Amino acid sequence: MRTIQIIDSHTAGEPTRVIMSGFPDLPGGSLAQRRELFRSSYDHWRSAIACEPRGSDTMVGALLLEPTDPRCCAGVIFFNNVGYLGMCGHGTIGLARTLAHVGRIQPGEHLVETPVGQVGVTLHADGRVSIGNVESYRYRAGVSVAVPGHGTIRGDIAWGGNWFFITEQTPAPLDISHRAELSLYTIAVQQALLAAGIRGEDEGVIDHVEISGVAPDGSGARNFVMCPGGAYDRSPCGTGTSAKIACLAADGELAEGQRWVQQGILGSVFEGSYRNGQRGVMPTITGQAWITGTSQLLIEQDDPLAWGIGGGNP
Ligand code: PYC
Repeated sequence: MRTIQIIDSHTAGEPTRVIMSGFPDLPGGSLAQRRELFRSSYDHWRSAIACEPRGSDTMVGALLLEPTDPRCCAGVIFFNNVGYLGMCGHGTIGLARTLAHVGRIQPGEHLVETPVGQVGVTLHADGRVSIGNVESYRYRAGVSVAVPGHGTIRGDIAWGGNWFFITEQTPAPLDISHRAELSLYTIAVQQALLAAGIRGEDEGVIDHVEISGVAPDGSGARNFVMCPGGAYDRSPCGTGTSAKIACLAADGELAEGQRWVQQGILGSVFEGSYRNGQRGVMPTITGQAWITGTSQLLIEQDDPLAWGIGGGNP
């Protein structure tokens, strides 16, 4: 029997499962190197934790690790039902809330190491968390892709810690009641980008598709973000909001320091702003997470689904 200690939270509706202990040792090296070791040797642990029957398509796991830089309070590798994320905005907010819950951080400024760089984390006294994300930038503007059943879709390709295709074209209002239609559409866009060989810089796979628009009641900017693995983000997506802010800045539509309020598909909100970066923008994204459970996952040796539905085997 294997035992894994976890703390679950949700950030604006999107779950984060922090792995506190019980995971095999991932020795030394940068977070990017340790993510490769995780991927090559322990991928069945990812599916055991994130996939059904213990997890779900929406679950984002956060493996807590010792940082290589002693100035950082933690290292983290984010993963989900199909693979690994570069950065994760809602997950970093959930991680900060979790570290505060167990008394490992206090209100104030902290640094967290991820496979794509260090991010700043400010834990506010009222429980909100601001993340100083990695530099975000628009890579290509106005890219067209032919999407079967939907015609030509135009959008921007931007980096916010993950690769995004951001379009304003939507088949339905950005309302949760249209989630099925919005999901089918954004998955079709994801597949069309892949099939057309349209990628981010350095051949980066564009695994997030973001519809950017307004809330049906006119209350502000709202998005719908499809993540890799077929589940839409219940939160406004921290890396997606960063990528959007980079595009707004590139278009001269958002000034340095100006506040951007981003609703997700549930109407829950992240606030963002940016400082100018070398290439793009340095976004700050603020949101709040709540603890939903502390528990142990058990993996029984004779369980035929020990390593998760759709997962690999040791
Ligand atoms: O908040 O950056 C984010 C995120 C990525 C995937 C799910 N959430």
